[in-house]
Amino acid sequence: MKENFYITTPIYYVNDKPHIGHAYTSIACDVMARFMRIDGRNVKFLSGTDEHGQKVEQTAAKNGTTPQKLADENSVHFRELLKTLNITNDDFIRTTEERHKQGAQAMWKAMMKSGDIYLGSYSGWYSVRDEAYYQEDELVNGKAPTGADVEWVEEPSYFFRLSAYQDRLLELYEKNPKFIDPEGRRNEVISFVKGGLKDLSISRTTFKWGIPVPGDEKHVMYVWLDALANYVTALGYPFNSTDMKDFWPADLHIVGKDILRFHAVYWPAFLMAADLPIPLRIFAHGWWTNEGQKISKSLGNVIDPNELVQSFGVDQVRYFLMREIPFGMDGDFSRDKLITRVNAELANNIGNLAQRVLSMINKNCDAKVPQYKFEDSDKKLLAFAFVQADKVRNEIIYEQHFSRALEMISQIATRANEFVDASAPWTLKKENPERMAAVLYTLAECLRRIGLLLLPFTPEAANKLLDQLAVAQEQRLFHCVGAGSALKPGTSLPAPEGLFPRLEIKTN
Ligand code: ME8
Repeated sequence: MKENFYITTPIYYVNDKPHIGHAYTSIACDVMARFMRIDGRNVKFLSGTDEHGQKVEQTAAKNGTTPQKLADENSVHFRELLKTLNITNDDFIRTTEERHKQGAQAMWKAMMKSGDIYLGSYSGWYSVRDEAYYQEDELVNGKAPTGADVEWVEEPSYFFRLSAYQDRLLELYEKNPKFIDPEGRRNEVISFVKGGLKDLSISRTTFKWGIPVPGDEKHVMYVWLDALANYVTALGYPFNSTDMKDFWPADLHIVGKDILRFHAVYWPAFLMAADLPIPLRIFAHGWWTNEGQKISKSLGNVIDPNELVQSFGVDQVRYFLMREIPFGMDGDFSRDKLITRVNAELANNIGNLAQRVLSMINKNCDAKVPQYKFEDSDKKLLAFAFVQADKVRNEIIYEQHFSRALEMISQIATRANEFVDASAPWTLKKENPERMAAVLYTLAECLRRIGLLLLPFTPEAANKLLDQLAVAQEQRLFHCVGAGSALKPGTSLPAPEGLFPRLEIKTN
């Protein structure tokens, strides 16, 4: 029986079109999902759109449309972007769907049953842009700590007794050191919770665009309670569905650092109240800026991921985003950096290795996997690739250190290129064809391993590389990375084709 693995992206607000930040999180989740699949897991990968709340309602009014129409339009953009980025999500949930509304209401009822929801009235600050409540002492120069505008809200509201969950949350963090990563962010969450938790307003009455509170339809549910519930409603909650049984609790929620508090504090408390198991891990990644500036619509510097894919290619964009900054840290996007990174590591290192090796095999070995009699240097290189593969696996599965994993893959190619130079197979052709064959075999086998490891990151090119090595589909699995599934001498290989073209810097 395969081990199950459930991974989610945040569900994105439909008040606007997707940008590079959304692409980033989705790609990271996809790398994880693809890796887990080739590692033999039964994966469920969920993405979707967050369609209720005041922000969406206000944007719709400003655009002279209805919230539903705005949601319909923008949800499609998010869904299409996932396709453009080769994202392999198994489901896409919209919070305006009936399955979600019912599930979210059921979750409310379950929380109500625990006695942790009560009616009161809220007066305080609210930021529509963040869809978040702020305490007076959190404001900075009259604005939210995020820089968003806040407004004073006074209205009847249901509250969730979050204050009662402080100890249970601290115990959760304490007992599960891998529950929140990176560590710095985990510490921030812990000190926030230690600082004391206030009860949370979880319903609104001053606008309509939300899921009605069961039994009191003057209220709509707070959009964050509605949104977080998506992770279970997509599995069929409240029904005892196979998906709920197989995939809940989630193995990994990947989110941006902006929304960690909602996922690491509110969400587990809601789940405890609803008597549901807690997810195993939440990873909060960092924030991209654009050429040193905060990405924002008002600055007009929003990066359209569709345009990037068109200009540079989908694998190239995926590679750059996963490679450029250690996952968890902030980073700066620039087209020049993308071009430099892709050219150095994909075109010059991995692409060039494939090109050299495959064309030599094509010309000199009758386009067949060559015969081999290994020498120590061959064995050493293959052992290095094997050990690296295991490290890559650990970095991905346990740490989500995607950048380090890619660096390790690139190191295999660097060593292999050094091996090409040191063994100079082109000179061996006349002097020692047997040795040439072994050298080329070793290199082809190295390429096979690189191809397998690249599958989650650059799926098109990785599959193309494995096609060129005639690796069967059913052998494109992580456990095939070892010698037991090595290339078979005599296998015919197709004509080689370039994998990663060099990108040109365009000067306007
Ligand atoms: O917060 N750099 O949706 P959202 C990196 N609906 N990642 C970025 C980014 C940037 N500059 N900008 C956005 C919401 N992101 C809620 C989530 S989940 C139950 C509800 C990514 O459309 C990052 O993952 O504002 C961030 O957390 C997410 O987009 C916010 O998307």
